[in-house]
Amino acid sequence: MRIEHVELREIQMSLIAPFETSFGRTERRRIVLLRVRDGDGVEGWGECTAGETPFYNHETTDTAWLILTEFAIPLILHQELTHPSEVAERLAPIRGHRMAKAALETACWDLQARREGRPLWQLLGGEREEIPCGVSIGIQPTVDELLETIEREVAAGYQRIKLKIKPGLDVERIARVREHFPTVRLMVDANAAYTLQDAPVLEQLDAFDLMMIEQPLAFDDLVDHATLQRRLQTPICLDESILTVRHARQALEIGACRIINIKLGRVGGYAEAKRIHDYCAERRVSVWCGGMLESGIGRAHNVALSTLRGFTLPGDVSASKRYWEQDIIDPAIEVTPRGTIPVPTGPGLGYEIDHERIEALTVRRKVLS
Ligand code: OSB
Ligand code: MG
Repeated sequence: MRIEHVELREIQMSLIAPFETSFGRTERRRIVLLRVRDGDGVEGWGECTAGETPFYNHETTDTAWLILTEFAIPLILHQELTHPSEVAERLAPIRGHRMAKAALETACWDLQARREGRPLWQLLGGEREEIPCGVSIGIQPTVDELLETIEREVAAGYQRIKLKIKPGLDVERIARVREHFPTVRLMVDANAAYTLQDAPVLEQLDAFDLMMIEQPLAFDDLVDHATLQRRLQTPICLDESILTVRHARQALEIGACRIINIKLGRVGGYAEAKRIHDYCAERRVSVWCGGMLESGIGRAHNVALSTLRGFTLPGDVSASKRYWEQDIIDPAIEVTPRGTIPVPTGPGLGYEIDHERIEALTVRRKVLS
C-alpha cells in the first residue's frame, strides 16, 4: 500500500437538535473528512472526531487540520507500507493529536480493505454480523423532556440508554428516570465534571441499578478514579482517561474502572483500539464503542470496530437520523427494532459515499500529493 494522494475537507453540518454535555453544547459540527488514494486509484475514507472546541480533549477541528496537513500526511505520503497497521507506527513521532492521526489511519484501513475487495470489519478480524446499539442522550432542559426522549428511544428498540449528567443535574433526575423506567438498562456519563469531594453524591447513584458511571472525574485521572471505584458498587467506565493500551493496563491494575469505552479517534485509530480491545478481552473486561457525534463515515468506522468479539456491551453507535437530516453515506445507518445495526457486506466501509452531498457541505478543501 502506497498513498499517493490525500484530500482533506472540512464539512459543516447542523445537528437535528443541540447536544448538551457537562462541558458544553453543540448545535453545528465542523467535521474534517479525509480521502486517501493509492497509485491504482483505490480510495479510503476517514473522519476526524475532534470537536469544534477543546473541551472534551485538547483537539479541535482546526488543530486536527493543522496537524494532518503539516505533520501527519507528510509522514505517510509516498511511503511503501505492507499493512495499514504500520500507519500508526509511522505517526508515532507525533505526540498526542490522536484524533487527527486516527482520521488518516482509519482511512488507510478502509483503503486496504477496498484493495482486497472485502469488508473492513473482516480485515480487522471482526466476528459479529450485527452490533448491539445504545443511545447517548444529552442534558435536557426539563425532566419531562428527558422522560419523553427516553420513551422515544426505548420504543425505537435501543438496548440501553445513556444519560449525560453534571453537578446539580444528577441524583434527583436519575431518580425520576428510574421511577418511570424501572427496568430499562441505564447508565450515566459525567464527562469529567466531578471531583473526589463529590463522592457522597456519586455514591447515591448506587441506588439506581446503573450499568456504569462513565468518566466521573478528571479527563486525565486514573488514581482518584481507583479511590472512587472502591467506594462505589456501580462499575466505573473510563472514556477520556484512556488513550493507550498502557493507560488501559494501568487503570485495570489499580482498579480505576471495570469497563472501558473505546473510541477510534481518542486512541489514535484501529491499531491502538485493537490493542486495548485485546488486552481487555483476555481479562474478560467488557468494552464498548463510544461515539463523537460523527457523520456517516465516522459512524461506519464505529460499526466496523464494534464487530470485534469483545464489544459485548451496546455502544453509542446509533442511527444517522438521530443526528442528521441527511447523512453523507448511502444508505444512512439504520437500527433494527431489536436495537442492532446489521453489519454491511460490501468492500471497505460498506456504505456508498455521497460525493455530491459532501461537495455541497464542504467549506474548505486541500489536496496533498
Ligand atoms: O463522552 O461519549 C462522550 C459526544 C461528544 C463528546 C463526548 C461524548 C459524546 C457522546 C455522544 O456521548 C455519543 C454519540 O455520538 O452518540
Ligand atoms: Mg463519554
